[in-house]
Amino acid sequence: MSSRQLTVAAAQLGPVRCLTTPRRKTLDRMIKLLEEAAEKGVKLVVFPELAFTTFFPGYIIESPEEVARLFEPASPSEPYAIIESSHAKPLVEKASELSIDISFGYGERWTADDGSVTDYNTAVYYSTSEQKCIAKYRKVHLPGRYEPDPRPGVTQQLEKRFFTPGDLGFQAFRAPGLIKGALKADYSAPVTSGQETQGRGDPILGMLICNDRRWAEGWRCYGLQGIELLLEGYNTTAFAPQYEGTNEEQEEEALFHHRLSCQAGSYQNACYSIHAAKAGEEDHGSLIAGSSIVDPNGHIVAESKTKGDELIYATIDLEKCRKGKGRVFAFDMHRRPEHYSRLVEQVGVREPELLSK
Ligand code: CDV
Repeated sequence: MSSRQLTVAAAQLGPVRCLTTPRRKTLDRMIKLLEEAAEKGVKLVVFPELAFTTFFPGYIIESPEEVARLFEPASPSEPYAIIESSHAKPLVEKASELSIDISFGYGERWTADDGSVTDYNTAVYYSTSEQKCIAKYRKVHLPGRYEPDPRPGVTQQLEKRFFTPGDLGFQAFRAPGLIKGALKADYSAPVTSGQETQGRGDPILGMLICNDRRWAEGWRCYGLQGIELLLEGYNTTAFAPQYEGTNEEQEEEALFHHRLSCQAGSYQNACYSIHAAKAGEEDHGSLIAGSSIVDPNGHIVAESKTKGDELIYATIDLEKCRKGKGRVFAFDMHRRPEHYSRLVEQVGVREPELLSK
């Protein structure tokens, strides 16, 4: 048996119905899922994107005061103020009590030293062995639009209005305390190639938020840092009146694309991934479920069965990442970055010239 086993979970949340739903109500649901996780021996729980509130980018909100109430303040002197906020503290305290690491998403209002204010769609990672947040990720790929869709009755997706694209990139990190006997930096045996330490340290983690999971670029940035476990929370529209197909057809297709993205990303970067939905009918629209845990071969090893609050969990073996990392996706042997410059030099599509008659 590998010593790199650990039990992990996605805490799917059913709907947080409307803008005025008290956060304490949602927090209590999250704490209940955490308690269930403890009973199952789980060591790491992932909660959804914008976990504490309804998916507010689905609303047109004119009042700046009302918008401000949906965000958690942070600043250079208190980058992780969220965990002291009454909106999250009871969850963090429960995680500490139960010795479970957690990752969760929220709206972050960042006030820089020069007084400028920027709003991000953010996730943090709280380590119970460190008793602090050890990583923050700000959503890079913001879907939707800035100006509301003027057509009556449509489902709005206004993330470009509510948030600024994340500025932290895709920074992997090691989470201590999850794997016993993990190799540490004071490791004293002779190191010859640097490769003999790979896959032996504390687990290498990274975070994405919702739409990011559809973009191979983010996954590969993490893949290049040796990621073993990717964490992602989401609020994904199940169907919308302005799109073609019946509600059932749209939802089936949305779930298909969700699974396709998560399975491909895990396989192509030889890592596990955990995906936590906020699901069901919120007032602005309907959200898919499909919370899952995916293995490094791209197989789904656990998946939610409902659209409500549901804990899904699995015991994973990080040793299983080594096969893909050492063979098909041994990047050092097979990548050809000299041919990839287009990926960073170009944003939109540039088609080849039209052919002559
Ligand atoms: N919250 C999201 O990022 N939602 C998008 C939808 C709008 C496509 C997603 O990628 O799931």
